[in-house]
Amino acid sequence: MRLSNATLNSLPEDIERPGYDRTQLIKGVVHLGIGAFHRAHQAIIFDNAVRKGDKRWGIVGASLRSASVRDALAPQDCLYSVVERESCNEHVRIIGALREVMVGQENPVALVNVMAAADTHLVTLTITEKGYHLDLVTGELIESNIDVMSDLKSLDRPRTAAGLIVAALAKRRAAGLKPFTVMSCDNLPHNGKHLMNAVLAIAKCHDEMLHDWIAMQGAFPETMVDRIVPATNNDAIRTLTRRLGVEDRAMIRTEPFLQWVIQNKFADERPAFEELGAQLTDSVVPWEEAKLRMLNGAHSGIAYLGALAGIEYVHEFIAHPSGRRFVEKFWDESASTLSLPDGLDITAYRKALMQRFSNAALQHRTRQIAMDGSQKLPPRLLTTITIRLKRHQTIEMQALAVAAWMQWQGARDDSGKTYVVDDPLASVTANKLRGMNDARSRVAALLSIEAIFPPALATDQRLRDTLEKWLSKLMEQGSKATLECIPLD
Ligand code: CS2
Repeated sequence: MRLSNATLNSLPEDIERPGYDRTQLIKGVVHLGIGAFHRAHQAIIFDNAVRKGDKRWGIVGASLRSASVRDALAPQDCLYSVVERESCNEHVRIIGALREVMVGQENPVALVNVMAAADTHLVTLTITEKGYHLDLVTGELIESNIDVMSDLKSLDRPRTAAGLIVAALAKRRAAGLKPFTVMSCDNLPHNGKHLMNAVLAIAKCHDEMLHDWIAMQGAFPETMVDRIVPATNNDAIRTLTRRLGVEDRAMIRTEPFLQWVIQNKFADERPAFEELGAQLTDSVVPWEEAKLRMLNGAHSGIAYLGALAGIEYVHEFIAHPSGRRFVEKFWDESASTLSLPDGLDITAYRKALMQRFSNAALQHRTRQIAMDGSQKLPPRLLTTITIRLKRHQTIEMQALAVAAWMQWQGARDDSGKTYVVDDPLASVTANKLRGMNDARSRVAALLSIEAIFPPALATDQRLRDTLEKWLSKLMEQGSKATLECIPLD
């Protein structure tokens, strides 16, 4: 038996249920990229809104390609559980705000029509860094990408998120409606600005007037999103089934922490975000930078160093004194580059972050974070490196993280086990590394990938030297012993 409207009332007392009439919800949000992160993050805030009686914020979720989330949710009337875990505490809440799940590739026109509907006021996105098809060094749309090319040619069946947005905005304009607000919720610095540029580039190619209308009336607020959401697995589903008495194949496990900082800039109606657990501000960039360079940067370092050493989970990495030391020293470096936003106390932030990383109940796999490193390195590590090099400061821990990524590209961990490098540039890095056997040539080969490393940075001798030092240690001694070399001071 599955979780559904019909079984909702049979759930045990301690499970938090929607508590509102789901049939009354208006579909005011379309979310592109309905993966685990959205279901554990923005969907909670919209669920908070409808619980408080503002029925305008029912969600239509969409996957751009895969049908798996739709197929898991459709038999459940789009209901799913969010399981918040910390030490022995576990809280289960059923989310009711999601009303429908669509698959862009199956029927892009239907998706465009929902986005263009008068009730839709927000389009939110979690499509991961690579979903934007942006050159991470120049910020420009990659026009040679096959999907981007298709959308630049015709928007009859849009393939990219930006293409879907343009097609829907064109319909709204033709119908005399206001644009919806577009909220990128991915871990990219200036996510709003980048998405707006991608949308405008596609719009310009089709209709100059549409381009100007979007530029004048559209809104693409910057956002910073934060919540650790490990991938769900069958064990977690089985454990929850025992607790619920029914099966939920779309359940999410996460931590109690949730932060969403949103630039106060909207094209049309919006929920009272400030009363729902999100923060509105005029300046999101300092929040984005702090989160990317502190949390995500350390995460990437932990992912490569940990996965190479055969450490499965983030909390296990943190439990090693040398792992913890790496993180603290990494943060000393990244924190020095930040202009701290008002309301962020860096000492308290670091303490809380270490506690979040130590949450053993989360079971956050290092390999999950290791995915898509080519997209993650620039904002998480390379900006800190660039700033510190300019100031003639050391870059030891950031370079160690980059060197661990380089070693990870070799597709063999410290114990000799092989794995598939899950990254859009995996074939590029594999080609670069072919026949390169020593640290010096490997560093030079990977630094020559301009889609990751800006040439001015790649040619910096201090960076090369530090990377070579760490990569040779990783190659000769493995990740565990390399971590032990980090000085105590
Ligand atoms: C992680 C993020 O997988 C990753 O790259 O660093 O998903 C991280 O857990 C979230 O950004 C936390 O908000």
